[in-house]
Amino acid sequence: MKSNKEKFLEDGYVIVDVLSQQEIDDFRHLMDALISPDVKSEDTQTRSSSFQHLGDEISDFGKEARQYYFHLLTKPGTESIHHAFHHPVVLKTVEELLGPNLIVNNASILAANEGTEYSLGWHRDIIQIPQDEIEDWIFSPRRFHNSVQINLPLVDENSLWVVPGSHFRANTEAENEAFKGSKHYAPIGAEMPGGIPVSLKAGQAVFYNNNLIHRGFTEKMKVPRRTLHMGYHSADFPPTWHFYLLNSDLLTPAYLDTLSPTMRKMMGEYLECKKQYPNMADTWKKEYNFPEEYSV
Ligand SMILES: O=C(O)CCC(=O)C(=O)O
Repeated sequence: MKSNKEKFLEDGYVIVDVLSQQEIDDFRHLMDALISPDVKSEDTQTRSSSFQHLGDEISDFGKEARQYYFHLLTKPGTESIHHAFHHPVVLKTVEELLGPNLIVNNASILAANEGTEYSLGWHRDIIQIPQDEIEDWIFSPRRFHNSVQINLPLVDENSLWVVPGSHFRANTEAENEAFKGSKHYAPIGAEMPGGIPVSLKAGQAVFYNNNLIHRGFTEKMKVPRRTLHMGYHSADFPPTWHFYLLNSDLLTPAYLDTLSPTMRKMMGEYLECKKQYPNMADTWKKEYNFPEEYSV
């Protein structure tokens, strides 16, 4: 049987059972209390989900008929669910995939009410990189992609779609055709050859290399979406551009004081790492990724 790491390296993702039924129930309760799911939109117009990097305000949940994306770690009032981001199975699995000394760089909720139509175009998570600086070596298997992204749903879902194996290669011609000239997002509705849905049971998580070609899509949600979404890197290696997703300006001493000791320690480690690697734009330079080829 293949290990998690072998599957992750080969396919670009691996599915792991993370939560017990009791934990699923507890987290669902905490998440529903945070986002107040009773607010239902009068508005039935289909809307695109928000620009993920900015995120939404929790108090807006349900006002429009769309999927919402809430960043948690920099948001006062969301502490009740933060322990999800240091769940032992999550950390152990990411350590197996990347290495030790994990730094959390994204801790969010993806949520939508039943009946929502959701479509986020096919992409690789390289949105921070200007299109004219995206080169094929970024997807080389020789490059260590120091980032794991995770979706951990609290109800069964099929919203994440992936092209297995695409994390370690450049786009094929057919994929380029689907992207219609963009190196960021394919147009909504584009067919991607080889794209498949990732079916997850509540409490199962998908751990993925976010250089994979992937998208978010559910024709019409039969059940509400309630998914914990997170990302990590190993502090033993230089971070990728994903590390900068979290707005460290919001991690003020006063805010850090409101966190649990574990979360405060994790955020302290984040800030230490930020001091060491202050410049996001370095992370997609060739010499940063292949230092041995550039050292004299
Ligand atoms: O699970 C989803 O909805 C898609 C998430 C996604 O595309 C991303 O985080 O980059």
